[in-house]
Amino acid sequence: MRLMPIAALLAGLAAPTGAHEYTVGRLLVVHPVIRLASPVSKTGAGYLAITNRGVAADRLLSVTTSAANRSDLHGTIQSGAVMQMRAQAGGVPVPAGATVTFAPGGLHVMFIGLKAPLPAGQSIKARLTFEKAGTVDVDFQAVSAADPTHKH
Ligand SMILES: [Cu+2]
Repeated sequence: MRLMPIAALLAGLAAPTGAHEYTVGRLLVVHPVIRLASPVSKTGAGYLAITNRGVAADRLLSVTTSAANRSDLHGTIQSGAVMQMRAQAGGVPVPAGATVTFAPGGLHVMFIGLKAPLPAGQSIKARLTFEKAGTVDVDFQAVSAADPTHKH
């Protein structure tokens, strides 16, 4: 086995940039936000985009945070006239060369039991765990659900 130079190892670690992006392995995590009905809401929906720049498929296994009692990966399915949220059994696949977007009406991170008020502009820390790329710590920035300019 060939030893990797230190620089290459460090390049694989989480590196926040000015654009609120994070990299882990060949994955790019873009602009995580948490949408709340009000700053004192106990639940919020997390949205972000994940781009896989590698040649192998990966999978988001979990999002964990100490800022809420639970944080589950949810999908949304149409059931008749009703949209229903469902737990994403087995996580969220991130195919090679693809971008997976969490957005209103679709995939989201359900933060349940937020422990402190979260005014727009503040953020909570959370850890994303991927099957192959490993873990990356990100900030989910709070945005108001009433803010029509922030559709993400
Ligand atoms: Cu949900």
